[in-house]
Amino acid sequence: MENFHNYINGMFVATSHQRTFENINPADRDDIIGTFPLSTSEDVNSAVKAAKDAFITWSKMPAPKRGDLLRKAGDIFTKRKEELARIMTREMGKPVFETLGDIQEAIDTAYYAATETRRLFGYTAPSEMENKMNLSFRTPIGVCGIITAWNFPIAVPSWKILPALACGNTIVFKPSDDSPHSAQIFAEILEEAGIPKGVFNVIHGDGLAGSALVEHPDVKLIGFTGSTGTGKIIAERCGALNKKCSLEMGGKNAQIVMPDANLDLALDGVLWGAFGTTGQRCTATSRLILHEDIYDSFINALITKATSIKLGNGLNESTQMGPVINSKQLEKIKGYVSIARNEGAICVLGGDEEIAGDCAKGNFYKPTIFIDVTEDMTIFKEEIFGPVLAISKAHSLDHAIQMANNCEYGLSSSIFTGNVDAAFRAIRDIEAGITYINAPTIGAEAHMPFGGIKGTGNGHREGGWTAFEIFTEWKTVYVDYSGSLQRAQIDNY
Ligand code: UN1
Repeated sequence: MENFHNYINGMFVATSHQRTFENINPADRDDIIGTFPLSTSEDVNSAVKAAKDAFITWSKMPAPKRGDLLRKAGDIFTKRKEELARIMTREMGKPVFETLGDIQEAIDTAYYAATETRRLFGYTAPSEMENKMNLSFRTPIGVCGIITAWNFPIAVPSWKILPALACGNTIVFKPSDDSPHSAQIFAEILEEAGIPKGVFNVIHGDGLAGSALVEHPDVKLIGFTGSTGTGKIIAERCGALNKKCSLEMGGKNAQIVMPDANLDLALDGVLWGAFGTTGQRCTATSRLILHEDIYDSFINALITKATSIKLGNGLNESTQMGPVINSKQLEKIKGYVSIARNEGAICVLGGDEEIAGDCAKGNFYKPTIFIDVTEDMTIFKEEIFGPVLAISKAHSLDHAIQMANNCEYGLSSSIFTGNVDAAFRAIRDIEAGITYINAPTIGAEAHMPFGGIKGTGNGHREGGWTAFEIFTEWKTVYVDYSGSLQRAQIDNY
């Protein structure tokens, strides 16, 4: 079994203490991938110091030169795609066809960020005075602390890290302790691409390391993806410490299906949205809102199709749905299923863990469907992060949209309809950062804004051009070439 280390100042370095955690394959609990350090605030201090020192030269490098290195990183991600996908699947469970897609999001982001280094546009505006020029342009922020979840171990860190680097920031990355090996490869790839030492650092560990990063006075920004509970604590601390912070948190995403939809397509949509990645996406379809005219027939067709989803180790080619991430999460799902039963929802599929055959040694939970879910029920409201779908009945489009909006989160949403008026009303009225028409709630593309409203976010958007808003400050410059003192608002009026 390998012992892995933190990556600080261009080196994989052992910590001064012996405390470690094990990285366990969720499909086979006997398979221990390795041990990783449970970093202390001392480890965080060394990483932040390295990043602070590296900022001096990295931030001054011409942005297009930084872009050249990011383009190289994209090439290396491409070269190592197959190998890395298997490493990711082994540590976090989703099937290889999904981890390949996860890496592709990083490749797309690398090339997009590289190109953006030749734009990073600012603005000019006319001055209100003669012989004076007004400009504004972007500047980097400094050391950014990046804390992410395990479900997209390469894509989601890349959405933050690569644009942040493009803008001239340096990074201390605290990956989830459920996917540390992927972060290790991330470091190897950036190193091979030629990112100078200290510019990118990785600190492994649990909440203690994350909290040390948030608290460190030289960390100027926190970029976080994870639970709403942790995100709120980070936001409070960043507020108190006057740090910029961008948060991507939970979701309880609804797919609406109207009777005029292509129902086969809607069926494929909900199967992928609800059970892809074992339901462990912040964008997962965890609520299905069916119009009453198709309620019974759609549910019957869905049960038939969902029954045949093949569970197993994601490294096997035939596997369609992998395990849930760890035993704690398995217990959480069991807890929600039992609450749902007690509250009167009817379980028509699954509702139990899978322990047969290949699944015996892993954290497997069957695709689970509850029907007759009402708006007061816990599974209608709370994010489960597992393969559990809650189905509710609507009597009209307005009723369906009102149910979709009756939710503390606002990340993704979807409607299947053949009616153009209904589609546009949904686009206007659904309260979410993302709305899909005739497509499931998952499947964001790297070059479009990604994020949500209400309990999901704090007003920022990753992805696309909006990521560069997070990782830059604005510098406004006034150049007065009149040769005399021109007092704004006084001398010109
Ligand atoms: C996440 O679950 O944190 O749109 C991100 C999607 C993926 C990204 C999910 N491209 O589902």
